[in-house]
Amino acid sequence: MKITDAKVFVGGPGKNYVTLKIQTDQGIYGLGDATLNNRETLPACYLEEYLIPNLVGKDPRNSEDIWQFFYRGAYFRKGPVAMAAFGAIDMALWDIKAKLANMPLYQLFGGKSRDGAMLYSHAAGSDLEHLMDSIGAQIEQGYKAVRVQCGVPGMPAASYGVPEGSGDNRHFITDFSGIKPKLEIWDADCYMRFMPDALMQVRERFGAELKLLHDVHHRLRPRESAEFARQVEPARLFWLEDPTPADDQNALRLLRSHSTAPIAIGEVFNSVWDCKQLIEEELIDFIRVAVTYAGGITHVKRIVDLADLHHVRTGFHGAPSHSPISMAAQAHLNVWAPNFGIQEYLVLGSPECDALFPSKHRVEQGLMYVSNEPGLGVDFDEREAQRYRYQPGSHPVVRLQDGTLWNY
Ligand code: CS2
Ligand code: MG
Repeated sequence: MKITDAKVFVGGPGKNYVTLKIQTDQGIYGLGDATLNNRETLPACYLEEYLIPNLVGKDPRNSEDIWQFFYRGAYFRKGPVAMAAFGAIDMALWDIKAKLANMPLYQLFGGKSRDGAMLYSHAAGSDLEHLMDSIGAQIEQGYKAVRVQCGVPGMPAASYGVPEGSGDNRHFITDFSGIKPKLEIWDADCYMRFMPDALMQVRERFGAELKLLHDVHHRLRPRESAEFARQVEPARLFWLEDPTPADDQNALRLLRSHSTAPIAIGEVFNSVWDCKQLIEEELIDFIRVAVTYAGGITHVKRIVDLADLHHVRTGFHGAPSHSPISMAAQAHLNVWAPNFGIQEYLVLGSPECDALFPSKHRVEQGLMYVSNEPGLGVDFDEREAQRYRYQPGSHPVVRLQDGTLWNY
């Protein structure tokens, strides 16, 4: 069996999805997602200039050897651009393999450990009352787990994940008005004075059962994150996400020694080396890697297996930038993984998105039920794709009140 061609498509409804379609000499094709949010043209170029010319002619069933060829053969290893580019190839090769086997992909991992995989959605509000309304709306849609982000009094401007006014913030991440990022201001003192009590008020309003998640988005220093994690313990969060940047994995030792708040980190990671210490020292409770940024299914499955040895559960990233292709790949991993935790899910299903990526995956009452179609269970309509083009966009950069450039 041979790969005969591969094409990259950039664009989508309100997004710059980077979709890879690999054709074979047996008429079976595979799909992959290389959408690196805010840098979409880079994995697209990496694929077209470097990877696809080396891919054509190979046997698509040898996905492991192809992964090693692109990882070790690059000489300069890892990085989000490369790992997203050959992550898409890897997803497409698994899609082809499962279609050849005439099985839904999860069967090739070891079958189902569960039918429905729990999802969490996003609720946000410019103030506590708007947040409460937003949480209520998510509960009405059937979600049993909700991430909550709230505007902070005294914070000079809207901070991460919070709409400017009372509007919806579903697309708050990327602003497509051009490549120059907007500016956000961050003040840790305002945040730390307000948020623990706000989270406790949410818990009191909605009761003990609702799974509450909160994303600090890398903005506290290690010591601040340790204090904050201890202060939010009474709110009994399902997880506290990205409390402090984890480039220095040691930094999480301080937090872990002061708090039992469950910690979730990993959406910015692109290889097992970014999280090996966090997992092996059990400094986190959930690993957030995404098949798109972390080298595809082959590499993410290695991370999931390592995490399973250390009581760490999965909580794959699922921001609006992920296309239904990578969300489908994660849906198959979610029903298989013995150490599945939860899946982030920002409603993909606009009519335009469904037309571009026809799929039989189902969401009901806050649970994702994976398709039993052979392969990933998602398709790609090339004719629909002609409607879309790349549009320059960026998420904000952040500065402290004194102008210091800070973590977005
Ligand atoms: C966020 C992401 O969903 C999340 O947990 O951290 O949406 C993140 O802000 C974006 O992926 C950044 O591009
Ligand atoms: Mg996050």
